[in-house]
Amino acid sequence: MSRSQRGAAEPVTRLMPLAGTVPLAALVSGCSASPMSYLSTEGPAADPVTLMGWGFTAIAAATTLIISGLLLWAVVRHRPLRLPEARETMERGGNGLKWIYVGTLVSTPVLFGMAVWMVAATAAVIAPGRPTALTIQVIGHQWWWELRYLDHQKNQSFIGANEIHVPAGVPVKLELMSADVIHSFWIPKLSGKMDLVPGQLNETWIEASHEGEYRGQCAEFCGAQHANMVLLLVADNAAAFEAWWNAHAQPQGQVADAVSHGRDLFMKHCGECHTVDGTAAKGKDGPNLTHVASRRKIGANIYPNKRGHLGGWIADAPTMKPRVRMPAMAEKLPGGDLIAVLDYVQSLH
Ligand code: HEC
Ligand SMILES: [Cu+2]
Repeated sequence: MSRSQRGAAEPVTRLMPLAGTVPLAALVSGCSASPMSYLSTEGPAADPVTLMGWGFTAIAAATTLIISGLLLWAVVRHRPLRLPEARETMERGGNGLKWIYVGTLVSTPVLFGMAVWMVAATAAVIAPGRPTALTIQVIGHQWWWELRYLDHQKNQSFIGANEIHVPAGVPVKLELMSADVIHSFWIPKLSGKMDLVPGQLNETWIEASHEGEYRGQCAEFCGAQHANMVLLLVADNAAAFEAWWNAHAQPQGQVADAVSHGRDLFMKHCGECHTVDGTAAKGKDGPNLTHVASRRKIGANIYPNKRGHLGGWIADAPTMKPRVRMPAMAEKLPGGDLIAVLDYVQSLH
């Protein structure tokens, strides 16, 4: 290649790495805005590790750039003017050794600093710095989440499902268990993963810095509907959380006469699997449906909690979530019975 040809090609090649950074930046900012992204996090059980991840990435990128630069410099600078003959030996000046010393001197403190950073970040997320505000037991089921809100003071514990409510800005203790196979609790914006193991109690904690909704997901393959075992965490301000707690700690009150037929059908056909606190329905195989009408979604957060979806679910859940452990109920609820049950379920605010 002649000198002039190389000169013409140079500006373009020099811009190439820059061109790559534009889509990369777009990718990173786009990804970190998505609900399942851990590229930016929003709670002290996750932030120290996120920061460390970015820090290590920056150090690794800088190292790659520096080494590549030095390598390029060495190749260009010390390029032999002509290729050596086969029998000639290449000669190298003794001063190359100083680069080994420089490299060791620079990398040792950097690596040591990274080790210290890692220990500090791990220590920061292992336990909250302040006492936890409350304890919630999270029990994994194929393919939904049981939530037991424990209240040791007022003896007002109650059970919910799939939608975790916590106060924002305070740490919450989580006790993780499983009713069947191994699942894994993961809300990427708020914490790392922790398994739910049958016969074992795993403890972790979580804190949402801001009010808002955070999506989570079972992170350990647990069967056909593993991917649709979705969790939603709602972080409220203290007053809203208090109001939510007080409402949900109450058993379901008397229902209006208009839905009493639906209630009776529910007790007959659904009560063996579902509990509604304050009624005869005490089943444990499915999610607790007390106050289910106030949940944002159904089917472990895969369908909106709207009349159409709810009706479809009750009639034929296995079509909406194949292999689900709730049978199609349409045959048992002929005529207006399905609508009556639907009205009752929608009355459970
Ligand atoms: C054999 C047990 C069984 C019976 C009977 C049953 N269900 Fe279910 N139900 C389940 C299970 C298990 C789930 C959780 C499915 C999942 O998300 O994977 C569920 C989920 C639900 C949900 C969604 C709850 C949520 O928060 O996602 C509703 C609503 C529901 N059932 C209503 C009913 C009604 C109404 C009946 C009676 C007509 C009924 N079920 C009968 C086992 C049952
Ligand atoms: Cu799973």
